[in-house]
Amino acid sequence: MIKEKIADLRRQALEVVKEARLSKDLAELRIKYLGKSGEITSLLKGMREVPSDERPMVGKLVNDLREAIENAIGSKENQLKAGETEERLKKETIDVTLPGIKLKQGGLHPVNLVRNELIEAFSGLGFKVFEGPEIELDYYNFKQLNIPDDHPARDMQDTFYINEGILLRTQTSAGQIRCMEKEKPPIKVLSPGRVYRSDYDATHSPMFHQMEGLVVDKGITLCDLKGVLEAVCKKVFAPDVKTRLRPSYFPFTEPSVEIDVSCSECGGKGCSLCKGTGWIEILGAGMVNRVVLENCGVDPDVYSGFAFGLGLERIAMLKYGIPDIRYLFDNDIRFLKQF
Ligand code: 2NL
Repeated sequence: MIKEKIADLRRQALEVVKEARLSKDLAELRIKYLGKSGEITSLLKGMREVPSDERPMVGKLVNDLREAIENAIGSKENQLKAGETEERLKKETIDVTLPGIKLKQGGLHPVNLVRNELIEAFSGLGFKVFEGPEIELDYYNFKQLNIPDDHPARDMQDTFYINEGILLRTQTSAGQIRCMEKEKPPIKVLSPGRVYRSDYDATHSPMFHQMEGLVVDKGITLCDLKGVLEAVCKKVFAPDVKTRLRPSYFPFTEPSVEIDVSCSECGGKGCSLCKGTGWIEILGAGMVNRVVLENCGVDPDVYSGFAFGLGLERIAMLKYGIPDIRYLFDNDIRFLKQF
């Protein structure tokens, strides 16, 4: 009786193992036949009813059966696993011809674009970049630049003071004064950097970027100033841009000028951008005041120089048509990614 049961179980088990299609089905079969409460275990439980002289023989049959099922499951498993791996590899192939995922690329801030463009233009003319500190002494920011004690720029309303005599620089000239004190002419420096003034509206920000330049050597004249700045304007704006010099006043230059470029919007006919004049003011400049040269230990009877200063935000706004300076500092990605 038990012998038939063993034979039946062998036939049945080997058949279902043969029919299995997935390796996870085999795992279930392993539990069903060979597990702790599986078919083989229940056969062994039935051994009690087997007469004791037949027990060794029946025991052997059960062991053989266990081995046969184990082997059948094992080899079927190898076979299925190989097939499944092959199937998976086929499904997982990468189509290298598919379009890739576009990575978002960062860009330079418009103020830095203008800054780099100007540095490149001036470098081509032999200028070296020189950066001073943002926290400055009144001495370098005002006194050495011939800005008198009662000048409105020195007022608490206009300048951010840290202590008496220490302030946030209002112009990058402060650094250029340090440069002139330290180095002997010929000097040809460009000073870009952050400056601070207590002012806030659509065209003024309490922090903005300036770029100043200074040239000191024997025989420097207003013609050098005009030639250098005209060449840079043509490079940065357009090759056919026109420039003009208007008389102006700064305590640190004498004579002082303001430089205008022809309006790019209307080509000089007059429009809202140039307020009907056909010209746009872009920088202030002049021949370095002999008092300033003297202050820095440069003999004004031997040397002369020119200097200029411009606001980078203003140039960026003109160049890209930005109507309010605050767009430049809001850090709105929708604005910034347009450049
Ligand atoms: C402006 C005008 C200017 C200077 C800056 C300067 C520097 C030294 C000596 C003399 Cl070390 N001058 N700088 C000269 C004229 C004008 O800036 O409108 N800036 C935004």
